[in-house]
Order: sequence, then C-alpha cells, then structure tokens
Amino acid sequence: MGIVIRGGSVVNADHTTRADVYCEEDKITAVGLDLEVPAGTEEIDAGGCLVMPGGIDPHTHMELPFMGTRVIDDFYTGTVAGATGGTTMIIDFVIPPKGGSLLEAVDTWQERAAKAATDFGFHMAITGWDERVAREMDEVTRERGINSYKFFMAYKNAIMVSDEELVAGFSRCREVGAIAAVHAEHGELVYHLQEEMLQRGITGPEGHPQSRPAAVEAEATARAIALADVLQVPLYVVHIGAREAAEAVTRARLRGQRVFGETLAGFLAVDDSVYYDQDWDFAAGHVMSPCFKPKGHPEALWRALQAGNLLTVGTDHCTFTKEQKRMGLEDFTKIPNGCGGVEDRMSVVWELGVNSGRITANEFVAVTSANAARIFNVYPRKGVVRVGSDADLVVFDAQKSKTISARNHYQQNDFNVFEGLEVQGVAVHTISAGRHIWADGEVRAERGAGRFVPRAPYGPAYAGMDRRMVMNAPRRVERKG
Ligand code: URQ
Ligand code: ZN
Ligand code: ZN
Repeated sequence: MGIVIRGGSVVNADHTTRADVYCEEDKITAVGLDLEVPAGTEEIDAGGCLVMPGGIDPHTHMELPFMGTRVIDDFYTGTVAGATGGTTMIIDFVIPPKGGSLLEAVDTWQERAAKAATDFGFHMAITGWDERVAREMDEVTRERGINSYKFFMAYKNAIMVSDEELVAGFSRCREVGAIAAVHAEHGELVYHLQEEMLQRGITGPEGHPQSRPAAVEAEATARAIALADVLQVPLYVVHIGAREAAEAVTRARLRGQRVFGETLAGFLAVDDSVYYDQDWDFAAGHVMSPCFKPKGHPEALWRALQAGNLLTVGTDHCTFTKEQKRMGLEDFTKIPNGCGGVEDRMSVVWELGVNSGRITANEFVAVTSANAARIFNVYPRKGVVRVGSDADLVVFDAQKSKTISARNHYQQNDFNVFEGLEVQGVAVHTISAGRHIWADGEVRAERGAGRFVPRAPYGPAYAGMDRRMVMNAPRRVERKG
C-alpha cells in the first residue's frame, strides 16, 4: 500500500514548489499537483505544511561504551527519537578499541544497529595505527560501505592519535578514496589544563570549559587542515564549536581546499555559561567535547552557516543520565562526555535559523539533510524529494509550536540541553523508507526496520588526486675537467 502526501509545499535544498508526493515501497514514485493514486493508498494531509527530505544527522553515538559507561540511547530508541523530530537517517561512529580490528568493530556496530528504526550509515574511527589498520581500511571502504574516517586529536591516554598517525591515516584515506574527519582539539594541551585545574582544586564542571579554551579547537583544526592540504585528502571537521575553528575552515575553503565543516544544533543554541550554574547536574549535563563556548561563538557559527562555510548541522548525540554523569562528581574529567540532540535538531535549527531570518527554508534543508547526503556520497538517494529517491520524508508544520523538555522527550536520558526552549516548527509526520513511522504524536516505528546505507568511495574528484610531486626533475650535473 502506497502513501500519498497531499497539499503540501515540497522544499528541497534548491527549490520550493507546491506538490503532492506519492511513495510506493521505499521509493518516491511521483511528485506533482493533484496526483491520481491507486485505491487503498494511505493519504496524509499536508495542507499548510512543508514536505522536506528526511533529516540526516551525520554525527551520533548510539549505545557507545565510553568513559567507563555506555550511551543510554541505543540504535532503536535513538532513531525513534530522531524520527519524532523529522530525522530519517543517522551516521554513527564505529569506534574500535585502540589496537583493535576495524573489521571486527564494524561487525559489532552492525549487530548493535540491527535494531534501528530508521536507516543508518557509519563513519569509522581511527584510534591507533598499525599495518593491520592500514590494510583493513581498504576493505572497510571498498567492501563495507564506509567512506569516512574520524581521527581523534583529543582524549589523551584513550583514543587520541599522534601527528604521525594522522599523517599515515590521512594518506591512507586518499589511497582508498575516503574522506578524513577529525575531532579537532589539542589533546595534550587539554590534558595539561585538566591536570592544572585538578591541582588547583577545581573539580566541578566549571573545570571542563576552562581546560578546553577555544584555542585548543582552533589550533587542532588549523593543523588538520594543513595536513589535509599537503596530503591532498578531503577533510570533514566534525562538531565545530569555536569561532576560530570555523574561520580556519572558511580560509581553507577560500583557498579552494576541500574542507567541509560540521557544527551542532547545541553549539548554535547554548553557550558556556551553563557550566557555571549552581546546579551540578545541570552543569554536568552539558559536559561534552568540544565544550560549549563563550557568548559570541554561537553567533559566529550561525554566520559561517549562513555564508555556506559550515555545511552541516549534526548533534553528536551521546546521551547519559544524570546518574551516569555523577561518575564525575568528584572529578570533572570523569564526567562522561556527551549530550543529546537527535530529537530536537530539526526544530531547533528551524526556530533559531529560519524563524530568526538567518537562513531560508531551502538552506535549512541543505544543512540538515542535503549537504550531508552530498558530502558522504548518498545523494540523491537521500537528501532530496524527487522521483527515484528514498521515501524519507518529513511533513513539517512551521506553524505548530512546542516547548522542548526532558519531561516528555523520547530520548532516554533525563536531561535536555534545549530544556524550556519554545520552538515553532515541528515534524508532524515522518516517513522512513516508505513507512509512516511518526504520525502526529503517535510512534509507529518498527524495531529493526532501519537499513544500513553503504557509502561508496569517492570518484576521481577526490581519490584520484595526484600529489603535486615533481619526479625526475631535470638536474644539471657539473662535469669535472
Ligand atoms: O568526541 C566525540 O565525538 C564522542 C566521543 C562523543 N563525546 C563528546 O563529548 N562529543
Ligand atoms: Zn568527537
Ligand atoms: Zn562525536
């Protein structure tokens, strides 16, 4: 039985038009006015609403074992929460243990993600370097549908990699046709500042931002950009929170370098004053890395987004309960790092971006869906409402309001960084691969219905890049005598 969405305005990244949308199985099969559909077709009234490509969150960590505990949202609860907010695909991170096998880690994440309610993809994290990692990257890219590799420049004594490993890993990304991604913070400096905080007796959450000033993000971002430029590999900088990091990306793009910047819905809405709140749980609930930055940085991130210098808005969804966060009650460096966002991302970006006049509805689709699909090589399967694309759609009511709260959100944590934020613009219907899984307040998601979306290596535009190396340079030999 098909689904027809009637009476809405279809909003893609490049244009808006009044049209009905008809889906059969998992594909969009017709887009047009007053569509004729077979009897028995499910009709969704989108009158007065927008019909947009389902959101793609390029940065999540469902059920990740991390810092001695485990993310409370699993692939089912996390994708259901996302679907209630209009997100129909997540790209999660396979994070092997240091020295572990990439291929074994992929198998582990595939098992975990089998319960997902919407489609998903994977980035691969590089947490160490050896001959096996280099060898397995070829198979992970060619055979396992993963074309992006995240290198952690932070988390010393855990998953942080050295410059030597960055250089080797970036080079390998170019060889296998993959994009390099970085968690760009200067891990040694962060560690040094953390130790300094603790020695001074600063053990509360306020020690977190003071050990991660914007400079630690700016330096690492600029360093990663320089390495990627010399090694001729495209670069995706994840979770940019600092103005200076966004500026580094902007400068690189002005030079024509293939650098893509991601920011987070949280970084666009929240500043570092949260860490100085008297309520420990509230302050600790915002501990994530990079951290929320001082006033002024969120506006700078918006300007970079408006200018097209930052291209995607993710969430870094990595939820922990207050109880879990209290593991760091005596020492802020032990507070599990991570916050939520997969549920509220679309409404938050609509409220603060479109309703404020910062970005248009088309640009909203670009930064919440289409750009991620393009960068990670799944466009136009994903990221656009058009015939032949996946039937991943959100019926978005730009007139409907809600107040975000942990009291009624679908995420499993008992905390929400957007607590109390009133947003106008909510997902009222979500279609995932042709299944109507969110119906105006009713969850109809099926556990395990989500599919892995393989992402092919890049074409010659990326992987075929030849390093500008001079070979057999003509040289003069002075002949003696
Ligand atoms: O660094 C990340 O992206 C992961 C480990 C989630 N934690 C976080 O605080 N962002
Ligand atoms: Zn990270
Ligand atoms: Zn992350």
